[in-house]
Amino acid sequence: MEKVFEKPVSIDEKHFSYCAGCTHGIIHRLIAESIDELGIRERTVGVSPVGCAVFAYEFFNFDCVGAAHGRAPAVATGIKRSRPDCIVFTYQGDGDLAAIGTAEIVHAATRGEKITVIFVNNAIYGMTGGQMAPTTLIGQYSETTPYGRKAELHGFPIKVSEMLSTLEGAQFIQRVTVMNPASVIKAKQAIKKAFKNQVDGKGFNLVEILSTCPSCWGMAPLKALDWLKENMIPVFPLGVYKDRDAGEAAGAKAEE
Ligand SMILES: Cc1ncc(C[n+]2csc(CCOP(=O)(O)OP(=O)(O)O)c2C)c(N)n1
Ligand code: SF4
Repeated sequence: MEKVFEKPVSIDEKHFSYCAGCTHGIIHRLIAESIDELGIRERTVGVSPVGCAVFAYEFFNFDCVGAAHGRAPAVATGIKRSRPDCIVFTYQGDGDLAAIGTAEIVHAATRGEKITVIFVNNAIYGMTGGQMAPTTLIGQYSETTPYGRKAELHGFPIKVSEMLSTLEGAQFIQRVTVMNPASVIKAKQAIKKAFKNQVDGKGFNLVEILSTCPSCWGMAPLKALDWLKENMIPVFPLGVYKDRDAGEAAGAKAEE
């Protein structure tokens, strides 16, 4: 019988520890498929974050290194510079990348480090129980914004892809989502490109993935997907924010 669907070799046998309906699992699969298809599993090193994906090293079937909160880009820089033959990526949430690790990601991007960054933006701190993140939307409820985020009190959401695409060192930056099958296919293309660029010696590559956190948003998984579409995408438009190969300027190809 012909096999038409199977588990990527780059995913381990262990069960994910994510909540029901959480989109971290879909993203793990897309990373694993990309690594399998590019034939780079034996030389891939993932840098696991602090956040709900802290056990990512348990789920991927290739080498992984843990990093302190927000410091994954610095750890990845060290690995890539000392072992340029390795394909190195970080996996980071919005609390990890855009709060405690803001300086790390900005400087890795501006240095043009030849790494790949998978940035999971679910607009909240998931692992610690739902506190406001830098990406929390204006008006959004969180444990630390019980009356909704207010710009005058908490500032505005940080738009990471837009911000980093202004840096000359950045090679490729795209924002995608995984809210339905069509968007999952697009997300896969972006993730694979971000790895392929590194194989071709190009960096810095970042894919921002708009994701759900049904548990901390207090929503059923399907409702969370609708909420993402209706509320997150208008604030964080999908699209290619930088592709040095295509000569696109920052934001030039942001989609509707
Ligand atoms: C130095 C340090 N400060 C704070 C924490 C607590 N902490 C753990 S996870 C986390 C936020 C994670 O949120 P995010 O990066 O958005 O990932 P998610 O859990 O939503 O996937 C925080 C503040 C920590 N582990 N280490
Ligand atoms: S708390 Fe949120 S981000 Fe973390 S596993 Fe659960 S649904 Fe996913």
